[in-house]
Amino acid sequence: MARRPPFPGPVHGLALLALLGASTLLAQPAGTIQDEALVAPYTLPDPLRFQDGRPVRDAADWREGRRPEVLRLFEEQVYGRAPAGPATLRSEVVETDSKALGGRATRRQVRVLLDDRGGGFDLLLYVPNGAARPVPAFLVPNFGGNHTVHPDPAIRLSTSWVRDRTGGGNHRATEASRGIAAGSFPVERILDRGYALATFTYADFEPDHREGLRDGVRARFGPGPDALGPSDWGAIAAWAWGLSRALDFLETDRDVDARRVAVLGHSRLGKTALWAGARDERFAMVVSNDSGEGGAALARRRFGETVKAITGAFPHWFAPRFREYAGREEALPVDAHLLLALVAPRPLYVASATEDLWADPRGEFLAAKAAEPVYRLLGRDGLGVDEWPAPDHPVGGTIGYHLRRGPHALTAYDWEQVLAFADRHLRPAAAGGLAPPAASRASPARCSSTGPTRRSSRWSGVDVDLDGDQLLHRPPVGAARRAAFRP
Ligand code: GTR
Repeated sequence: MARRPPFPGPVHGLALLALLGASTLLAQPAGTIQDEALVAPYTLPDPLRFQDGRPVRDAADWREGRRPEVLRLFEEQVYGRAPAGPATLRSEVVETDSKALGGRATRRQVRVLLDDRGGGFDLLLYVPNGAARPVPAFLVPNFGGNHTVHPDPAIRLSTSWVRDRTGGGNHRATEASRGIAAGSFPVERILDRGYALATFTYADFEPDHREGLRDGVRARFGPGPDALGPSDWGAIAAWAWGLSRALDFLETDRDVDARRVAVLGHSRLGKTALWAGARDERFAMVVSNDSGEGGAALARRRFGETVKAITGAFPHWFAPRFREYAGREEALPVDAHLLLALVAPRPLYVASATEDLWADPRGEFLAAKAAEPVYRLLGRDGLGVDEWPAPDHPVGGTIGYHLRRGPHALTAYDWEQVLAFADRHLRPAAAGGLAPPAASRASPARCSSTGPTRRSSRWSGVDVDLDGDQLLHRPPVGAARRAAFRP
């Protein structure tokens, strides 16, 4: 079969970039590689060989040896070490409506407290009314505040820092930004497919700027802004930590099956979703949409954004140590394929876009391909193809991939492929397969409009006291359980 050009040739590429508008080209550092022919040969670290050169012989070797080694290397060299979750986590349902979106959904807006000094985040949850509960869910962090994901007037305006593109010019949310990100959050479509949608704004955990760490969880849960060591957590690790805190809450919500939560992120939040899914094996499925450098794209290709470019433009995103690899990607003990391999054997979806050269769409596919040996070692299939697929031709088994025709964005097309993939892995019944086992946890009493009721329940095998949907306290995490879900 004639080999399909991996991507429209250099001439087409430049014309395409011109189409994207000179500004993008201008925005990229001189010397940015956008032509496959300019990618220098590189050697990836072997997923199935320990750092000391010993081969990974079997699944046990991976689980007990190589996987922890890879995780530690990403913590030390790229994203930084994050603390375990807070021992106490309280939540309060601040608004709920069982007839939201014209009766299609139950909406819950929850304030989740991370400490007793008011630290916390606002989670917006939509649960489909038409599906048997508990339902699987997508957990998707947003950029501009929960009120931006849908024009639903009942969504509370975010009180956190927002990127000025969506705020009133002072990084404060305004009504003007209500629903502006709805194109990336097809809420009704997700609900109609039988999934709940949970979202929060990443800035609730840390505002996305160089001094943001002074107002975020890195300051609250240490080490303080002026005591950051070379391998201490960066902002991406702080946002990923936030995803685990949101999952902590979802584990207490009776309508959500916390064993079937897919974490999905776009762009910088795609990097975040990958790192959260790698660290926290409670996530049943992980989706990276156009995550690029520091996410699903192989750093060693130096195609599009590089370690130098990203650590220069966003020094707060990674552990300070990561910038030491600027221009020295070959010295990195890891690369994106190992990040993807940390998700194994769970379903993983990687989405790219043809015009998103900065994110190296081909590099995202090649990383997924290079993660396959770990999936196979753990008894799962991978992508099922060797060639980079043509645009708009989704592929994959336990690792899914598509290259959407178009720009850097999270679109309805991306969601359609992800929903079909999720149906195969999280709702096999919907895809004509077996139904998942009945929910094991006691289903908590309904949160009535007159407010919560006290009762005890079990939370991940631990007795807890709940008041309606409010988790009164979470008992100290036992060593075994901490080991179980670590973050
Ligand atoms: C760009 C950055 C990319 C990507 C993107 C985004 O500026 O260079 O790595 O993360 O932002 O998150 O929108």
